[in-house]
Amino acid sequence: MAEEPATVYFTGTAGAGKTTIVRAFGEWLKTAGYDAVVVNLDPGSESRDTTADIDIREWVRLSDVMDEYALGPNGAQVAAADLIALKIFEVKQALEELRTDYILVDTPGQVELFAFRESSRAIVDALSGDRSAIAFLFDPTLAKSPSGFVSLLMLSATVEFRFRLPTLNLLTKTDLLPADRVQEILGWAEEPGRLGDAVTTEAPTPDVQLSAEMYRAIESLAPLATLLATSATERTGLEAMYQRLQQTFGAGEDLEPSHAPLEPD
Ligand SMILES: Nc1nc2c(ncn2[C@@H]2O[C@H](COP(=O)(O)OP(=O)(O)OP(=O)(O)O)[C@@H](O)[C@H]2O)c(=O)[nH]1
Ligand SMILES: [Mg+2]
Repeated sequence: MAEEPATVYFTGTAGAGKTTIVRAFGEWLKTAGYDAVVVNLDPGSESRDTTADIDIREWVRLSDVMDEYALGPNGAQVAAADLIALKIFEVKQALEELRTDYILVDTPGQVELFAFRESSRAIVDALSGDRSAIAFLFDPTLAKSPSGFVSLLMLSATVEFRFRLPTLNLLTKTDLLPADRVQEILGWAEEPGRLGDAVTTEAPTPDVQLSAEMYRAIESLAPLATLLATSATERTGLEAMYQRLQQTFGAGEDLEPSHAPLEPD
């Protein structure tokens, strides 16, 4: 087991698959012989699933915040984001009691709560050691159109810019798309020229200047955005994700498994 755990924050638009992939990756790590701890930082999670090792709902629950402060769901989400920051040292303490290789953090449904609230920075600062990264999820319902893909590319770059943490982009739920569509989307990340052309073909922007600027932005952003294809339900792409994270953390090699790989069920 490494001296200090690696922390990965999973974020992305609502419903992109954060909770499901955190669970799947946690299970993959354990099956491969590594220790992983799952932290749920979503106070609004409706999930009855109580498999998170540490669950913020123990301290802050969206429904309680709505009642206590007489807020609607959106206002309560914002208030809860700040309340979480006040409880973060309790979370950290609980984490310190669990020695592990990997800490997988499931973040609130709405990406803007994680990306744009000052309190998120306090949370990330409190929980992160030297080895932290963001996994930004590309939901295929949005990523499959060129303009949706560009929007996600920019959102991912914004999140990376806010936190200044290495960011790994994951195309999720690839089992829902035909294989050639998945390849096409991966190709947009690999060859920005293809993405630029696809955006122009999808809907030519009447403003030529804007088109040119967008093209330039795509050309500089796309090559930075390594995109991995994953499916949490089919359990694909998880090993590639692990390898990429290990490279990101500078290890470039596998961890020593802390226990023997588990036999599959
Ligand atoms: N087919 C398929 N469905 C998936 C996959 N991952 C997640 N889903 C489904 O997508 C929906 C949203 O998944 P979640 O994991 O709850 O997504 P989330 O980003 O945590 O959602 P919020 O926290 O509510 O924003 C659920 O119905 C999942 O069952 C996948 O790999 N394949
Ligand atoms: Mg979730």
